[in-house]
Amino acid sequence: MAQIIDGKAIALKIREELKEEVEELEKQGVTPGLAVVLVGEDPASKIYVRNKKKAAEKAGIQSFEHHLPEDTPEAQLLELIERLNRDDSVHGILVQLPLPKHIDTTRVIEAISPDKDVDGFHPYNVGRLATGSPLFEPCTPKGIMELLKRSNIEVAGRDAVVVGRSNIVGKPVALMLLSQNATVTVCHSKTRDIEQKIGGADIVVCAVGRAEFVKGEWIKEGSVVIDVGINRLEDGRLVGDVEFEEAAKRASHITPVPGGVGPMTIAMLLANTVLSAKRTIKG
Ligand code: NAP
Ligand code: LUD
Repeated sequence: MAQIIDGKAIALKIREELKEEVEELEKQGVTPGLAVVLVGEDPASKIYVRNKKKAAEKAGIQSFEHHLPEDTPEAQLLELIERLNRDDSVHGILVQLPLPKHIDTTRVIEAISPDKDVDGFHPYNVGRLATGSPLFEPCTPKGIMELLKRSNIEVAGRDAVVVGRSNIVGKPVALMLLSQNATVTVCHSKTRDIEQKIGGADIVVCAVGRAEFVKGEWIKEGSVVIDVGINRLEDGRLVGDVEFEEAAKRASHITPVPGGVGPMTIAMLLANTVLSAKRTIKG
């Protein structure tokens, strides 16, 4: 049976550590501040944003919530971002995705000052990550790397398979695994023989968004399985992209859904905000 990587517990531990760092910053007269921007009423986004705000406050980070109506014109959102860019009490700006269809997501992301881009989505930060000198690493991939590290899982020299190539998860996690010297294969909807590729992997990261897409029997004996997917079934149950029970029989380590990668995303957002606040002191 696999060891279950308890993302919830690890995230709580990190949040405790961050709380202490925030107390140190306070002594130097800096209170880290995070602006959380939500446009519209997407139910999942509302939950995530509320949890991010709560977690920030618990760590002593000041949170500024901006909940805008669904029909907010793009220009108004861009104005808000400009204002937050100039506000010295704001060290991190998070615009929760997805945005309503009438808003150009790329334009919004590019409006965020790269030195407050705690999501790491701005092309400047993507470039910094790709060239091996990251400024802000995106939260979910950073959370995945932190889970591997804190579970003492060796990455260097191992064969990693990433399923999914989104800008939020798949692509950046592939870059981060590569920078830690894994040999990385990225699979997507046009990939042939996914089963065989997964079967050869020492580390599998799955970010597809399809309930139990990866069958337990595809998993190589002794491999590490990181399940990023969040899929809500009709009966209300939350499941990942991997058949958990069957995969757990073969894997050496596996993350559950819920309680795996999700809580780490939030912890890393706080970590990036604290990092950003620190940079304003050290100049
Ligand atoms: P996304 O933007 O929808 O990307 C999904 C990726 O999966 C795409 O690259 C797509 O390939 C690929 N894919 C779709 N069908 C496939 C198939 N049959 N075989 C192989 N690949 C296939 O999703 P995302 O934003 O990365 O999110 C993925 C999942 O992770 C979602 O369930 C999301 O809710 C969850 N998520 C969780 C967290 C967290 O903190 N836990 C954070 C972010 C996302 P193409 O590129 O070819 O279309
Ligand atoms: N947009 C994210 N959109 C969606 N799961 C998240 C997420 C926490 N700009 C921006 O926060 O980083 C982002 N930045 N994302 N996501 C997904 C993605 C964004 C997803 C899940 C969770 C954040 C989370 O806490 C819990 C868990 O897996 O245990 C379950 C929560 C539940 O629904 O019950």
